[in-house]
Amino acid sequence: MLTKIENLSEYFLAYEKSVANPETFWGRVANQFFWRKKWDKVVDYNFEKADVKWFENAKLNITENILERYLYTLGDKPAIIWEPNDPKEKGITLTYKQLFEKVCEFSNVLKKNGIEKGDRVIIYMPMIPEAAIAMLACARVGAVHSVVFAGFSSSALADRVNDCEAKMVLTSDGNFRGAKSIPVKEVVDEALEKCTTIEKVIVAQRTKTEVTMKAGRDLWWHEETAKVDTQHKAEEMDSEDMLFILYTSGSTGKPKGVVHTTGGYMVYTQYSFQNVFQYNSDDVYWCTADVGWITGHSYIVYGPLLSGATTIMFEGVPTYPDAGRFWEICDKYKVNQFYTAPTAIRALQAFGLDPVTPYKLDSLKVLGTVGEPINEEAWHWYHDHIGKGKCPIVDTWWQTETGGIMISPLAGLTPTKPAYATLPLPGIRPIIVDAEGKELKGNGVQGNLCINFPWPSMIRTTYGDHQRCIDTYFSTYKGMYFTGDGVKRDEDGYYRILGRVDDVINVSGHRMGTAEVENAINEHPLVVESAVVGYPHEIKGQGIYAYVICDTEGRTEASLKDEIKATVNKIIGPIAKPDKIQIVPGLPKTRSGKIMRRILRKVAENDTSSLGDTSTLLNPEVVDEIIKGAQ
Ligand code: 7RM
Repeated sequence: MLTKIENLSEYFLAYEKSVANPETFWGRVANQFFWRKKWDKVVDYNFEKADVKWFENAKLNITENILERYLYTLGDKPAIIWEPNDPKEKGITLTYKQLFEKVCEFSNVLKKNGIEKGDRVIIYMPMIPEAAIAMLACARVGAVHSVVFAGFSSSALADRVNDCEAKMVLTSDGNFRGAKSIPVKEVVDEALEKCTTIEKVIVAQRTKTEVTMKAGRDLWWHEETAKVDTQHKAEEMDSEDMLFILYTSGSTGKPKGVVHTTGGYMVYTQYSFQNVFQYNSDDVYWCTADVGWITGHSYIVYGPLLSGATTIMFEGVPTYPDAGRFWEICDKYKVNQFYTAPTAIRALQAFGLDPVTPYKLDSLKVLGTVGEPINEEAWHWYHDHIGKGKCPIVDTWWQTETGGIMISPLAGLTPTKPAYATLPLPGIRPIIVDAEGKELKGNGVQGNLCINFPWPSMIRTTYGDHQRCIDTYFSTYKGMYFTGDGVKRDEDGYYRILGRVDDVINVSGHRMGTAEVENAINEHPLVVESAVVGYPHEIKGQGIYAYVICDTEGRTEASLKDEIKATVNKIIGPIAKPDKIQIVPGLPKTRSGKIMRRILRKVAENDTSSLGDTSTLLNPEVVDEIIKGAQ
């Protein structure tokens, strides 16, 4: 492909061009796609108003750039290879032609059931091919999909349905995950008791478990698809029409609906996919993420399929039936590019080499990581034992809001350094600022990471509340997008991401707002107040430590803690359950009533030697008690 970078000097050249003349650069990349009408202007932006437009007035449908585009050249090539949870069950391969038919068929189902351009559709599904088909069918009819990770609780699901006023939910009867079977439809039913906008629920059969089907509302996927044909003409979309909403956690309590639009997202996910992974046309690519997260959107579904790649979709977990499952799948499908999270690497590393040695892993060419900083030990283990010392590791830094990979080596081209995301992709202009917003120029500096020029797949708004988008991302530092991450640029100009500088924690690669977890804990009737911080956790990266003031009312501490965990499980889901809960008599507060999290973080880290000045606290005496009771 024209815009595939083939060597390091080409990268530097492309980078220079992208900065010197972004319109020419991105116009050229975008020219490789199929547009029903080309743009009037490549980019227009005003960061103060969080107003960003790419490929203005261009018309397209993103699915035509996957389905129509590859039908004649790659029709019989596998587009999606689906590997089930149970290795004894047979997988499914969908060729580009079959995917085309299935997407068209389901597009017709959506239309028949009242979905129009612009309507929001919630996808609450396990990792089954129908989830990808659902996303593409929404995009094809012009509906806005919002995938909600199927591990979220009914109340978290209801919040998202209500926030975007969705008209339809696409789901499944159940979900197989490891040794467990999860009653997905039941969760939907419970959620919808709190929702009024949903007209139809379409249920894909997966576990064949019994579910209640509400007459007039609930329909079976297989029955609906049997009633329609497999021809569908894609809706014409504007480049800036909404493609999807994806909810993500921030430093306030309520998750934000990050909005991505059509043209720019398409161009950037494809461009970054082929360049970062150095994808070649016969490669088999596997990203182990869930489609409920941005990584699944951009690098299981859109990026690879827009590139005509074969993408693997895995339903299960890394340790079922044993800790060799990932490697077994790599050998089975001769995977060439493998992309996972540091937390998975650390979890598997803990099992030692016995689960790895039975497998050859000789098809692997590129290894990737995403979601959190990777520690050097895990980096080396991955490099030596999975990549056998011959596969470059792409440590890819990006966010739900950035839509695509921002800072990363290009596999095999950029020399790597353990734990470094290395260099920005063409078109990406990172800048480092201090707390006052002053740019820290040159190498050997550390500060807050901002981006000071738009890129095609950047966030356009937070659904239903544009001011929140301005406040969160464009107000901290004037004229720049603020990432919320701390970063260091070393003597070679390489970037190393240091983690969040706000009240967001990263647990097993999952983003979580401490305020969000606190709100959930506070739902327990006996809880008076709580404060949540992250602490270093060997496998998860960060663990959740909750300090809770509560009335025990005759209960034992142990049973109260269990109840609190159950409450969080119910309000958000199992991923937000605190690892440690400490019942405390009070929380350290400043005179203006703010919780001093710095102290709580130190205690959680078990580093009480340098608590700093506590004399300005309203209640300094509480600190000793907290230290004494630390978990
Ligand atoms: C893709 C994704 C975003 C946050 C981000 C960082 C952290 C992601 C890396 C990383 C260090 C990396 N989207 N993060 N990738 N930190 N090195 N390679 O994860 O919206 O869910 O999270 O994740 O803190 O701000 S996300």
